[in-house]
Amino acid sequence: MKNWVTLLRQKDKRTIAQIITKLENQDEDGRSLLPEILPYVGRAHVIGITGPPGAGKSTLISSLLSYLLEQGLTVGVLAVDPTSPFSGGAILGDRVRMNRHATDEGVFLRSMANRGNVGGISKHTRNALRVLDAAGFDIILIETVGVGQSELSIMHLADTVCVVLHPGAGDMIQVTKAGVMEIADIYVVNKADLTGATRLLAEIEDMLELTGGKEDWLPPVIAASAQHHQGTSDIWKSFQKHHQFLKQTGSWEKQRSVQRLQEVKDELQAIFEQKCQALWNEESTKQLLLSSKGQKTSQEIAIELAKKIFAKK
Ligand SMILES: Nc1nc2c(ncn2[C@@H]2O[C@H](COP(=O)(O)OP(=O)(O)OP(=O)(O)O)[C@@H](O)[C@H]2O)c(=O)[nH]1
Ligand SMILES: [Mg+2]
Repeated sequence: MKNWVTLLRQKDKRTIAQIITKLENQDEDGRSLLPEILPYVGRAHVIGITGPPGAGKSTLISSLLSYLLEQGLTVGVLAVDPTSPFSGGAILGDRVRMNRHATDEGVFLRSMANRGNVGGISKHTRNALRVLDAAGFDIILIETVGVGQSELSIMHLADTVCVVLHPGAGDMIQVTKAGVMEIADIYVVNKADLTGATRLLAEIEDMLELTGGKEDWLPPVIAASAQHHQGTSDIWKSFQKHHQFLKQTGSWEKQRSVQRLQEVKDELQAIFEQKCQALWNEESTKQLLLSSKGQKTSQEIAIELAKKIFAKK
């Protein structure tokens, strides 16, 4: 039998890809593998790269990859795309753009579809992250598109959240509205080669002066031009600084236990939703609804149905 964990620990790319797929499929193999890899999970620095569409997240990741590889570090990358309305699969663009690294030693890239998961981060993303962590990658970069509340869930996954913005009308408004400001540990103003970047930088700094940042951490604002590999080393330094901050203040452990709790909550919600749907499909539920003929309030009917769920073994 194939020794999955040994091969995983050797960063065998085929094995990594296969294990991620097995966990996604949730078949018997997948379920038995997860406990085996868990003892190796917890070492990697997980960095979320988020921001509006077209801000340059993939370009930045590509630039960071070159830089980190030069430093002798190993990097896993997950690109979490919004579900494509056409195919339901992951948009391939990112994979193509970052592909020149795909064959490099010490790098693993994977595009994942979010599969319409409400709440942003799916169970599959969490598990894929664990696989990369267990494989021993030093750094894991996750790209998500920061639009709307759902993508705020990157904070339930990453140790460090980097919000990438670019000069363009309405960006600040869009981002503030979506609440992205509350999750940022580091700001990158990308496309610093374009006009408007200086203004955006000043706007963010003004805003930070007002809000004072996150607890004891004041998020740095870094100008970059990812396409021209400018600002990459400053960004990396700020990631390292944040990592140090988390470790020194005990926030590393604290954040991770909050993330664990969130995961349990998500799982619990999924169980209830499943049970609710199953009950909804039952003939007896339809009968109950039809027979009540307006004599009961909707809440009374809902409570009656909830009691049925709890009564079931
Ligand atoms: N002028 C300029 N253009 C850039 C820079 N970085 C990226 N771009 C361009 O901006 C466009 C979007 O870049 P991506 O890296 O795909 O942006 P993204 O944030 O990953 O986009 P999505 O994944 O679609 O949300 C591309 O055409 C890039 O070439 C930069 O520093 N300066
Ligand atoms: Mg992208």
